[in-house]
Amino acid sequence: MHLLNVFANVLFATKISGLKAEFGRSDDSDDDDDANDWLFELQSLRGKCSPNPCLNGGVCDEKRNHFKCKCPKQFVGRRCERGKRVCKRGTCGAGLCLLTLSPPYYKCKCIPPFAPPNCKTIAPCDPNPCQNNGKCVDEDDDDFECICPDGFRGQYCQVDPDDCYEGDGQSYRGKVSETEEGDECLDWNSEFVLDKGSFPAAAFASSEGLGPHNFCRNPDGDKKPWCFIKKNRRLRWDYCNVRKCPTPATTTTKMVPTTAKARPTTIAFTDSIPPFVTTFQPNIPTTTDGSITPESTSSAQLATTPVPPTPLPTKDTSTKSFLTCGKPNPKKQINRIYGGLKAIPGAHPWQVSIQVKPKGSIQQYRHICGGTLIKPCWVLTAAHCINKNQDYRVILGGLNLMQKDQTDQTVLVEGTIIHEKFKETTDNVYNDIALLKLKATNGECAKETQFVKAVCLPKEPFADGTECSISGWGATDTSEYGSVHLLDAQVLLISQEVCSSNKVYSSLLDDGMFCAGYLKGGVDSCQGDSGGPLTCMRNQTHYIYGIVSWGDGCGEKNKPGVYTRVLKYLDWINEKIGGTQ
Ligand code: 4AZ
Repeated sequence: MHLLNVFANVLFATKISGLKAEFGRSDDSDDDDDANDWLFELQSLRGKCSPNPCLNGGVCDEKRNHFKCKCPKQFVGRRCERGKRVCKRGTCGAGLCLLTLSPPYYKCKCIPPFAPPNCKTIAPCDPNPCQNNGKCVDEDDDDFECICPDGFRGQYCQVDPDDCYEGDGQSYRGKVSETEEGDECLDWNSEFVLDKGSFPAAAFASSEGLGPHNFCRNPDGDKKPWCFIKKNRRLRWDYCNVRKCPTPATTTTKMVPTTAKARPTTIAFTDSIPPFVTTFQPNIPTTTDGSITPESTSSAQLATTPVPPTPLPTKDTSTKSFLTCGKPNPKKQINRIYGGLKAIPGAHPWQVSIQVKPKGSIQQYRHICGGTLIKPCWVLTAAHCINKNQDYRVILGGLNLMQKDQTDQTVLVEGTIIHEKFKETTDNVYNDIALLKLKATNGECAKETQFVKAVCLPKEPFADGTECSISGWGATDTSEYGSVHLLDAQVLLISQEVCSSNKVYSSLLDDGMFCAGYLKGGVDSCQGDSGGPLTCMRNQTHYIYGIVSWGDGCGEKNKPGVYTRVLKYLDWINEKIGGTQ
C-alpha cells in the first residue's frame, strides 16, 4: 500500500479509522488552499447543511446551491477539516513543534543538545536534560550523556526502576519513550504526528493515556506499547523498549543500568520493519525461495498432501454459515487523528493473506496476494494472483505476516476458479476476478470470530467520490517488498469519465474496472495488495466493491489504482458459489 502524502489527501481528518503505519508527510509549504475541492464536487456536497458537513465545530451556512462552513479560528478547508499550519519550516529549529490548545497554538520542544528557546544553538547540558537527579556529562562531540541514579534508565533517566507494562500494555502509563531500536518517540501532540489534518485536542487527555508527552502507549490494542518516530523525514511507528512486569510468582533480577547514552544528534536512519523476504509477483507468479511464512505453518492441516485445485466438488461440505456479513467488530475503534496507519485488529475481518508454495513441494508458504472472505468457504481475489502450478492456503484473522497471532486461522484451498474471460495485456488486465474454494475440516472452513468475518457482496453502485477503504500487506513507498503489518487507507471512488480521460488511463478501462484513489497521487494500493479488498460502507455495513487489480505504478500523479468492479460480476460469483457457504 502506498501511503505517500496521506495528510495532503485526507479529507475527513476526524474519521480516519485507527491505523498506524508508515506514511509520508506532505510538503512543508503552508498550503491552506482547497486543492481537493474537486473531490467535494464529486461527492455532490452542494447545498446541504443537514447533516452538518462542517467538521471541528464549523457552522454551516446554506446558500441556494451551496454550503459554506464558518470555521473556528484554528481550522481551514471547505469543511473545516484541516488544522492551520502553525509551525512554518524552521520555527523550532532542530526541535519538535508541539501543538497546543491556546495561542499561538504551538510550542517548541528542543531535543538536547539543542537548547531552548529556538532549538537552534547547541548547549548539551544547559539546562540539564537528565531527570531524577541524573548527572549530565558534556561530551566532546556536542553530545551528552546522562548518568542515572541506581535503577533509573532512559536517555534522560526518566524511567524509574519499577516501570513496566502488564498484559498488552494498554494500561501502561510509564515513561519509556524509546523504541526497541533506540529511536526517541515523538510527542503525541507533535505537529509531525498530527500534521495539518487535525486538531490535537483529542490527543491531550485521552483515556488511552495519550497526551502532550512522548511516552509509549498502546491505545489501539496492539501487543505492547509503541510510539511514533521520525525516520527519513517520514512518520513511522515502532514498538517500545519497555519491560514487561514480572508475574507476581516469579522473582526477577533487578536491572540497574548506570548510564544512558545520548544518541548522536543526527539520527541514523534504518528501516524499522524487518526485511521482508518474500517476493511479490504482480502478474502470473512464479516460485521463489527465501520466503517468509508465519510460524503458523506448524498446523497439522499443512502436512496434508496437496489437493488438486480443480475440479471443484459441486456439493458443499460445510453446513455452517456466518451470522452476518460486512459488520466488523474491531477491537478498539479509537478516533485516530494521526493519519494512515496500521489496521486495528478486527477492522477488516474479511481480509485474507493468500499464500503459495510450488505444487507438491515442501517449501514454506509465502504471501502472494490479498483476498476477501465472502462466505465461510469462499475467498474472492484477482485472477492474476492465481497460478495453477501452486498450492494455496489462506490466513484469516491475522495482521502480522511474520508472527502467528492467536486470532489467525490457516485454511487450505481446495480449488481455484478463474474468470473465463480473464486476460492480461502489457497495459492492463481484463476480468481480473477469481474465487478460492476453501477446504473444510469437520464441515467448517473459516470460523466466524471477532477477527474473521465475511464481507457483503454489493447490491447497488456507490456514488463517485465515496470514501472507501483499501487494505493489504503490499509494497509501500519505503518497503518495496511489502509491509509485515496489514495496512489500510481511505481512497475515493473516481468517476469512469475522469479515469478514462487522456491524462489518466484513456481507453484502458472497461466497464469491469473502476479507479479509486487520488489524482494528486499518494495513497494507493500496490504490488502485494493485489486481489485484496476495496470496501465501501452503507448503513454501517461494509460491501466488497473492488478487487485490487492494476495501475500504472503506485501513488503516481494521475495514475490511481484500478479495481475490478465486483458489482459487474455478481452473477458470475453467484453462479460459481451456487447456494454453498
Ligand atoms: C500490482 O502490480 C499492482 N497502484 C497492484 C495495484 C496497483 C499497481 C500495481 C495500483 O499488483
